[in-house]
Order: sequence, then structure tokens, then C-alpha cells
Amino acid sequence: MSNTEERLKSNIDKARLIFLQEINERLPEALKSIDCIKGYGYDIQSIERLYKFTHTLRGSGETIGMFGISHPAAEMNVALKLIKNYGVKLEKGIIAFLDERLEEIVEEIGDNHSNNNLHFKISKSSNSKKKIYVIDDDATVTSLVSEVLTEQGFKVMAFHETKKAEKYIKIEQPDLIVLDIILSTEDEGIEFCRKIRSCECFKLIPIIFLTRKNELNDKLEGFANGADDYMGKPFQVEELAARVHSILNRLEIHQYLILRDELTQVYNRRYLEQRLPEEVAKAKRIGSIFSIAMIDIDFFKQINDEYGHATGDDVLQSFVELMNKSLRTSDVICRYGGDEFIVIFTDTPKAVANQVLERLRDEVAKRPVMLIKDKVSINITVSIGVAGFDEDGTSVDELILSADSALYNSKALGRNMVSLSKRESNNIV
Ligand code: GH3
Ligand code: MG
Repeated sequence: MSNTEERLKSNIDKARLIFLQEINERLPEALKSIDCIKGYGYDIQSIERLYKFTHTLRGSGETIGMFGISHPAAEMNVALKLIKNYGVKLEKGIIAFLDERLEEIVEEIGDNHSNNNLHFKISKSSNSKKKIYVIDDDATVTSLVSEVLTEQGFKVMAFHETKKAEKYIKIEQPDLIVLDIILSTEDEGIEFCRKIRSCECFKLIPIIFLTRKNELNDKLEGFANGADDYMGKPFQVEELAARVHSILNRLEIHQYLILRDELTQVYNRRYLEQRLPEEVAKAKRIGSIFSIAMIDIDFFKQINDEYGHATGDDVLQSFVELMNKSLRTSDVICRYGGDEFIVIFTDTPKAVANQVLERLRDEVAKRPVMLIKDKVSINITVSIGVAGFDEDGTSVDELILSADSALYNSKALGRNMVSLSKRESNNIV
């Protein structure tokens, strides 16, 4: 091989390594997206994420000759484009097709990893913020479990007694607890489990018992007192890690489902009611600012009346799709109810939110909603009210009231309009 050929080969090898590293970092998000689609069907954000991911894989994979990755990525990419842009329905067959192609990609990456340690890396980034408490009086167990779970990206805290863990639990809630039963007493772990389960805010923390008590009756008692899983000692640490992943992944899907609006897949009112107080608290704590917008489709009832409720649903979905495209990923879109949405613009002053919303309003008005299956195109417009922290309110209620009053102004002044809140006119003292 000539020097030039050698240099070229080493450059391609380097590029392949960087490519694999990059995929590894983005793969957890892609896997999460496909899980969401599998579990819940059409979700524009997941489709967008998968589209971008497969687009990169397709292009870069081909360039560096990794066709085992670029071919399935190209197939996925085309299918996603048809779904995104050409109204092809996301049916079971297509979901299975996307899932199989992604699996091919995962397998191919696995084969390409010299240490064949892919799942380790996937876990690492997808679980990087999750906190796990390991409570066991045996230091060998806590150190082994901590080491393996830490390597997999979890933040682990080890305790040798439940009292200390109880103190911490009140300050920072863990995402999962691995709990021994026999500590200073025969059933300290059971007592601890019962105690935390009796408190409303800890009811949902997954608990895995890891114990020498391994008889059927012990297990039944563990489950009866609130365990999510039970493992006897001696144990394989890889199996424990697999159970931790499985429980947390399922919980994540569950949380996704309860905080999303069923029709449009954006966040629902329940999420808004959690998130908005957090934004207010953060803004007060660190002195930051943010804005909110209340957006309402004009004369939406007429669309239902004229074309039927199902078409009304399609219009709502198309409008959300447009919002997803026009707004930034940091903007939090929530369906407040019916044809009304609230968007939180984090770290954004009212004037900037106003510009973004003016663009959105203009795009909505200019682009009729094309409903291929109904063979109709429907013109819609939206009215918007904007309020900013802290000039229009320093509490959730004040901000919503301000945005609502501004929205009312837009409606009263003829609709298809963005209005900024003027706090004085809201009669807020
Ligand atoms: P305005 O310009 O004043 O906002 O008039 P509007 O007709 O949009 O206002 P209104 O709030 O009276 O109408 C909202 C309608 O949205 C009433 C309700 O039947 C309909 N709606 C609420 N939820 C859904 C839904 O999930 N799907 C469909 N298709 N319609 C819905
Ligand atoms: Mg309306």
C-alpha cells in the first residue's frame, strides 16, 4: 500500500470511529422515539427526530463506506419522509418496518464496535441523570452494584442503613431504590419500603429488593409491601442492571403517556400545571425571564360544523405539526384544552416571543391545511396573547390571566392577531 493509500485508509478509519461515536450518542434518542411510536402511534416530534437521525446516517454512512448502516437508514429516511410530508399513514406495517430497519442499524453498529460493548454506551447516555439508591449493609454488595450502575451512567448513592437514606430521600427523590431486607433488624428493608410507600409523593419510586431472604413467602411479603421486583442473593449484577433498565424504561414510557395530549401528542394540561410553577420558581430563584403565549384557533367551531369533528381533529393535528416545525425545541407546547394551546418560551423575553409568534401567525394564515384524505384545503387563522415574566405577572395564575386578556384583545380586535399583555389593563394589582 502506498503512503497516500495508507493515509487515506487511516483517515477513513478515524472518520468511522467518530461516526460510530456520534451514532452511539444519538442512538438512545432514536430508540426512545421508535418506542414512543410503537407504544403510541403518530408523534411528530419522534418522527422528526428519527428523520434527522436517519438522514445523518444515510449521508455520512455512505461517504465512509458503512453501507450496512447507510442502507437501512436510507430506507427508514424515505419512509419517514412519506409519513412527514406526503400524508402516508403510520400504520402497523410501517412501524414494524421502521423498527426492523433500526434494529439492523443497531446490530451493525454492535458488530462494528471492537469491544462489542454497545448496550453499555446506550445505557450510559439515556440514563445519565437518573438517581439510584442502593441500601445494603454489605459493603461488597453496595460497592459492586454502585460500580456497575455508575459505569452505565446512573448517579448512584450507597447507604448501609435505611435511616440515612430516609433523610436524603426527602431532599432529592431517587428514580429507583435497590433495597436489602435484613439490615440491622430482620425486616428493616420491609419496614422502610412500607414507610415510603405510605407517603403519597414516594408511591411511584420503583423498589427492587435484593436479599438473602429467598423463599416464596419472603417474596410474597416483599411484593405485598410494595416491591416492584425481587432478586435473591447470590445474584448476577448484570441481571440486576438489566432489571433496573427495564423498570426505568417502562416508567419513562408511562410518564410520557400521562403527560401528553392524546390527539396531538404535544404536552397536556397536566404537564403545563407541573411545568409552569417550575419555570416561575426557577425565574425567581436565578432571576431569569420567560414568556408564555395563549394561542386559539379562530372560529374553530365552524370547521367542526362544516366538515365534521374528525376533520376538526385533523386540522388540530396539522396546526400542531406547523407549530412543531416553526418553534424551537426549547419552546414547550401544551394543549390547554379544545382549540387552545399554551406555549412556554423558556429564557425568552416577550419581545422575542412576539416576533416568533408573529411569524407563526403569518404562516398559519398563509398556508391552508391540506387534508388529502378529505380532498379539502381549509384556511385557518389563530389569535394569540403573550405575557412575560415578570412584567405581566409573577405567579402562574397572573401570567395565565395576562396571556388570556391579551388573547381576548386579539379576538376583540378582529382575530388573526398577536397581542402583548399590558399588565395595567388586566387590573392585576
Ligand atoms: P373563536 O374564534 O372565538 O375562538 O371561536 P371558536 O369557534 O374557535 O371558539 P369555541 O371555543 O366556541 O370553539 C372551540 C370548539 O372546539 C368547540 C369544541 O366543540 C371544539 N373542540 C374542542 N375539542 C375538540 C377536539 O378535540 N376535536 C375537535 N374536532 N373539536 C374540538
Ligand atoms: Mg377558538
